Parts: sequence; structure tokens; C-alpha cells
Amino acid sequence: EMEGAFIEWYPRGYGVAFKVKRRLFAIQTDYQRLEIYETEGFGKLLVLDDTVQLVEVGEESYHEALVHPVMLAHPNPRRILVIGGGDGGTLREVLRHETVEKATMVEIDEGVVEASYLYLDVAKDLLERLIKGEEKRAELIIGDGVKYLRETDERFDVIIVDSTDPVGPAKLLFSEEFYRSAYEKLNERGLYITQAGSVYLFTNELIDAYRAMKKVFDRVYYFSFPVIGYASPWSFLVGVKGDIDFTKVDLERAKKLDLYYYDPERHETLFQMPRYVRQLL
Ligand code: AG3
Repeated sequence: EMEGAFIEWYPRGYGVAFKVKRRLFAIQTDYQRLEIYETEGFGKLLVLDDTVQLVEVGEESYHEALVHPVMLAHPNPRRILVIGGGDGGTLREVLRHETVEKATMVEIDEGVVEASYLYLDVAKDLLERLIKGEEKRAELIIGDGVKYLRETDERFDVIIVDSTDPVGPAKLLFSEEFYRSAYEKLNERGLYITQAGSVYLFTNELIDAYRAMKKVFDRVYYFSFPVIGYASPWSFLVGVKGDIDFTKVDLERAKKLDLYYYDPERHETLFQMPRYVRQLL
């Protein structure tokens, strides 16, 4: 590695790099190697098993795209499940929606929640309230999302998977079996969204996940968004259960959110994909 830099290597030697001032924290948790760096220009950087999870400056480019398109396409999202997302950024965006009565976050790695709370400014206050059990509209469960979804009696309007990539430990979250239990635990009308990796560098994984979702959900949409810190464009997959049109969003509710990256008035621009990808899907 290069002195004074953190580099994430993608397949075929494609790298995403940040100049860093120093490493603030490093630990081997029960699940993965976690590191936090102070970057020169993008605030703190959270790394899991050598992959960039977020940089503070620009993390909204990911969290807004993951959360608001589905929340604004659903007519009345009240009960939300977040799987992963231990840094709190996804839940923070979910709770900006006044319709939400209860959001549950199931994160497998307590170490991610703790380190994010201690070192990052992504969702410090929210994580503190969650850890203390003081957040009225949200609950944190430390556990395996696959097992949780299989066993829960709860039903959800929106399920959001904010996991690591569709390669390695999170692989199960991209299986047909997992999609089936998600479909089952959605209300009669519901939306499922997952991040699905780099469009150019994980194209095969994106296509595999899309095909598996097609077997389970009533309709499946793909979209892409440029994310600061990842090899962009980044892909997202949306599974629809029942009568919801994901090509339309509620612009009245959107106004109250004052978004920075995702533009609900240009929702249709999300669906841009390189032509070769669309032809493979
Ligand atoms: N979750 C998505 C991480 C994917 C990044 N992949 C990569 N850099 N190869 C991030 C957690 C943010 N809440």
C-alpha cells in the first residue's frame, strides 16, 4: 500500500484511494477487520475488510439514494426494517420520514455500531439513543439479519439492506432464499431495496442478484447512482410486492426532506444504466 493513502482495490486492479492523515482505530471484530482513518479532504473513513463503507463527506450520496426513492414511492411507509447499516446513516435517513412509526435495525456486528458511535459524525446522537434503548421510533437488534427475517412475526412496509458487497460474507443476503423470506415479511404492499455493488466492476453479481429477485418479487427495478468513495456508478435493486409504482414518487413529501444528492423531481434519471448492462438483465 502507499504511504499516506488508503486504497481499496476492486477486481482487475481498479483502485479507489483517499489521502489519509492517520489511522484513528483498528480492531478485529467477531466478523471482520474494522478500521477508521482521518482523510485529508473527506472527513473520517470507515473500512471493513479493506473495503470503503463510507467517508463522512459525501456519505449522503449513498444513504439518500438507498433510502428516499423507496420511502417516497411507498404510499405510507410506517414500519421499516434495516438490515446492516451499523453506522446509522441509513436509519437516520429513514427517520426523517414522518410516516415512520417504527424502524428496526438488525446489524450483525456490534463492533461497527460501537466504533461508528465513538469515532464518526454520521449518526452519533441517534446511535447513542439506540444503544441506550431511548430512541422512540427505532430499535437496534444485534443479530443475523437472515435469521431475524426468517423467524420474525413482524411485517414491514419497506425492507432496506445496507450490507457489504455481494461477494464474501454478505453473499447470503443476495440469495433467492433470502429474497423469499423478505417477500413473505413484507405487507401486502411493500418495497425491498438492496445495494448491489459497482455497476462496472461487479456486473455479474448485479445480474445474478437481479435474476434471483425476479424469481421472487412481483416486479424488480434496477437503478444506479454515483456514490462518493465507491467505484461509481453504484447499483441498487428494488423488489416490489403488490400495487406500488416505483417509477413515481410523492413530491409533496419529498419537499420536506430538503435532499442534497437524490433529486425526486428527476426520479426518472435514476434508471440510467450502461446499455450493455440493460441488455444482460
Ligand atoms: N454499505 C455498502 C458498502 C458497499 C461498499 N462496497 C465497496 N466499497 N466495495 C455501506 C454502509 C453505509 N451505511
